[in-house]
Amino acid sequence: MHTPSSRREFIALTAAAALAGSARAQSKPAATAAAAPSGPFALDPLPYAANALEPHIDAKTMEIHHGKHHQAYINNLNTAVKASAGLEKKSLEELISGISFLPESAQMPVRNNGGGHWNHTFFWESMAAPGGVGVGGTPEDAALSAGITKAFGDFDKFKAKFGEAATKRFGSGWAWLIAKEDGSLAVVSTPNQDNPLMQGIVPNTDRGTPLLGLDVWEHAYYLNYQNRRPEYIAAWWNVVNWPAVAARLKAAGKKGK
Ligand code: MN3
Repeated sequence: MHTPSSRREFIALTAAAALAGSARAQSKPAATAAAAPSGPFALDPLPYAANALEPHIDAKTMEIHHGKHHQAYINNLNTAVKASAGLEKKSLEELISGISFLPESAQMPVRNNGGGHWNHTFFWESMAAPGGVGVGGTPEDAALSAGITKAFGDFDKFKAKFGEAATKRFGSGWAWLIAKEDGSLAVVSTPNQDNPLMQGIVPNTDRGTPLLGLDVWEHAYYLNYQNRRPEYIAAWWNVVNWPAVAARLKAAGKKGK
């Protein structure tokens, strides 16, 4: 059972996969950007090669996810902010954290596509090549380890809770580790492209500063794992960039003071 938007995404994904396969289009940028305004938001390159996360996440999934899906969120976001006076000058975080203060016609497009842009940028930076320093395994940072132990009991219990949130998210969405305003850590889940920064959209109990996020839309894993979301989640732990997570926790602590 899919929402209309995830169904569309899936059709776009399979079409894009066929295209990429036949044309060997990996080295060429996506052509889908042509009709959309070119700014104010733009797609940054992945912070690593598309095949860097193999065997856990395959290169073709990364190419389509980044070059097609993420690009489409940016194109649609650019269209939305151009259509509403004054929105072009706002930062992405201003836009998505204050959705309920935007003109009504901009709220849904910014929620879906601004959320999509923010979430995917965050997701790419949450991962790194397996075997690298601090990638996979357990976090070495003392503050992060202590926060996890305090909130969940131990690292394995945190992993189980996060995995459960990711597995049980019905349809499309995200699982998150967040730092709440009081500094405590929590696991939450959001539908579609919502995220824990979205005031007035996400329940206050699920709001906080994202430290780690996992995309459980089918487009994130279907080519390699098909319907086996739990296998994708289990493999994903091998590419989690713990130093990035620790740096976010540190930054969240400074912001709170
Ligand atoms: Mn995605």
